[in-house]
Amino acid sequence: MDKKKYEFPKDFIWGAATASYQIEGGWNEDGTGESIWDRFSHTPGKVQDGDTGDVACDHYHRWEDDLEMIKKLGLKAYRFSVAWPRVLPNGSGMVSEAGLDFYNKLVDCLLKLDIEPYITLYHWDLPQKLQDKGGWPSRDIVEPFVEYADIVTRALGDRVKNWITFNEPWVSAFVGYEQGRHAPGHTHRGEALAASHHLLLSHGKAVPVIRANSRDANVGITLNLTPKYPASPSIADRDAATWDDGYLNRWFLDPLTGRGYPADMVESFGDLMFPIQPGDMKAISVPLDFIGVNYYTRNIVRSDKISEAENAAPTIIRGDEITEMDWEVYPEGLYKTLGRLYFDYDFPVIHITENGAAFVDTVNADGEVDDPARLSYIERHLKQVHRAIEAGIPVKGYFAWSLMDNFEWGFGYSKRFGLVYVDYETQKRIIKSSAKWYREIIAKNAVEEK
Ligand code: IFM
Repeated sequence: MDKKKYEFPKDFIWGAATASYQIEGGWNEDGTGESIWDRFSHTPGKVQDGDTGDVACDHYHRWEDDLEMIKKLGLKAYRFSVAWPRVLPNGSGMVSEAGLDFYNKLVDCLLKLDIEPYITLYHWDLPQKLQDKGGWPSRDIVEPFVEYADIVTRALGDRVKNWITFNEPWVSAFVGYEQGRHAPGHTHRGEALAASHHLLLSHGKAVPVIRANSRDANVGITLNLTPKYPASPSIADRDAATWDDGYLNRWFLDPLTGRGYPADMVESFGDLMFPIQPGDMKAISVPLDFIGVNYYTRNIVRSDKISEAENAAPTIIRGDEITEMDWEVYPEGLYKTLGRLYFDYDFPVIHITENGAAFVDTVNADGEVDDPARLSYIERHLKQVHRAIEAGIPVKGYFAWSLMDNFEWGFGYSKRFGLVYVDYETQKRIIKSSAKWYREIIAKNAVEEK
């Protein structure tokens, strides 16, 4: 019998992604300002093992070798983020030419290597000076963000044609200001809600500025989306899943697509809601060229309002395949998410801006890293991407998270997501077997059944 071949469209964009704070290091070099992640990670007890992004993958110094490595991996596109405090050390006002120059060189080199840059403007490293003035919960943040977006896209917009305003605004708002697990480590839902509005508003106001500076550019935003499944058909579990879906997914998807904030959630947040000014919702729902989705897992939701004894017996048990992040491997959820983005929300183009998994990786006696679990994870998710494309969903690109092992936020360096292994002692990069396999997929533009 012939092996099944999952062929991708000719112009499919194969990439990998990183983020500034997670790989760059050089945190205080060449006049770079302090970010909220510098402050957070330098505060004892905030990050596992006291890890910081001070050095990370030392990409700030090793970027040329890293870009060569990207080329060798056969990637067609590379998604990375710009560190706001490197460009504007105080958050606004004085521009650091050295900071801009770093990204200028990066872009030129990528283009020389025929690799398409995808730039995220904000991947969580807010200048500390702006946090000191109130951070994302304050409406005063919107203007500096637009100023920053303007400066970066003026400098790079002639060559960079793919822009992502924000990475995972839910995480910035709720993990940073409500759950306290991320910088700046606050624990107030009201602050998180206001932050979410100002992140979205900053996005909406920046989009026309980016378009003006970068002719013919594609502009989008990246959301972390996780489908929520009720643990049982009980009303309590279904309500809980609907609430969770509102909190994580609809809270961003609805306003971005002109539906406003979901009414059930507004009611549930009650007095914690923030003021919305005339024109805000229109600005937020500016039409986009694409939506970026970061997909990792699904969640099974059980109501905690009633006791387990009273509730219906769970009918969905979490699968037993779990990554090092304790996230269930559930490729079908990606298909479901892509379908929702297109059929329910009508986004014209979808990019998977992140997908990947953390597993324990070890260097074997031959100095190699064999990571079949990661390979299998990516393979099964790519089959779901293919299935979505067959169903007519306009998925145009896939970016593996991550190009290389890096600083995994509150977990420090304990979780490895890379296609490339990083030995943090020596900064040696080792191409994992998943990366070699991914290179073949890209070359064939297809996933083949083994
Ligand atoms: O490492 C992060 C990334 O910065 C944002 N998306 C999820 C990844 C894995 O947790």
